[in-house]
Amino acid sequence: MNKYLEFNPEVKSALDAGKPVVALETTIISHGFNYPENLECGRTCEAIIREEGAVPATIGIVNGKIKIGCSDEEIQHFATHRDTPKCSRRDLAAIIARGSWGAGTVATTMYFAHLAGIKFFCTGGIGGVHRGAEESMDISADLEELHETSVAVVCAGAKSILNIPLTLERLETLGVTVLGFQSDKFPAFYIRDSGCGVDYRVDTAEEAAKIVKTKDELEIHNGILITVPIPEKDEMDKKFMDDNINAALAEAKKQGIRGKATTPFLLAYLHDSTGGKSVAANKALVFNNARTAARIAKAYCNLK
Ligand code: PSU
Ligand code: MN
Repeated sequence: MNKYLEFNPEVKSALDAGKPVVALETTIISHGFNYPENLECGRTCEAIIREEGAVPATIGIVNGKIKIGCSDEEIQHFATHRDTPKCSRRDLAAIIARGSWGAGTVATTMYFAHLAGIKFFCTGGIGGVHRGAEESMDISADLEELHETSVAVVCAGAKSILNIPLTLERLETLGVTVLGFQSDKFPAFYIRDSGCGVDYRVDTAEEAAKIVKTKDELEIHNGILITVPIPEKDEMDKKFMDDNINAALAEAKKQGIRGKATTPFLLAYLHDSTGGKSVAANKALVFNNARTAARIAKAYCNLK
């Protein structure tokens, strides 16, 4: 076992017993929402996963150790220390060697989940190809990780702030299967339909689990994306959102926001500019993903 991993005993015994475990990330807590919504989000995701009969494992770097299943106190730390560095793959060695705290992105959490033997991971929306990437070359490391690491990521597609058609092109090149859970459309986070389709629609948790299992048996070591549209009642108005996103992008450009600050800046801008509506939608979609991920993880354990 990797010497930097530190398991929560409940998660360890669930894994040893072949019980369903769902990983959760910590960047969404430190950088995706303000306090106290971020704490509420972290705690509620865990509660939903438990309610469905699976074990949650919130993963983050705590004093240079990779915590597989943070305690409630550690989740509170991530929620109240919004300056905890956002760590992608390239940050890991430095942050861990220094014994620091680090909040894991989708890319990082996938990698840690894989080290720990966890097959399913739930988040809000993955990073992708940013609008204007032709010039900025800003393409999230989440996409490369989906190529490298064999974990199933349950998400509401890619964030609406991105260029979705190019994100899907990139995923195709990287060999990442994209499933639509009870939908033919690739979702765009706040919106159920990005205008792009998915490769394969699945209607049940069992169907999704079977595809993940078959991929493993074929020794295809890519990740897989299981996209779940935001529930209809929580979906935002497309025109309203597009206008707000365009304003957010213009402001980011004006302020010279770049690199890993971009996504947190845009999410925070939308939080304010939509009067909190985008946060309500973001929470709703994450909770829905947590429930779906737990069901698929359970179905996976029941296969064969
Ligand atoms: N999903 C959310 N909120 C978030 C994120 C995902 O609902 O804040 C985070 C994830 O950690 C994801 C990151 O990896 O945004 C993408 O950042 P970037 O575009 O810099 O790769
Ligand atoms: Mn980026």
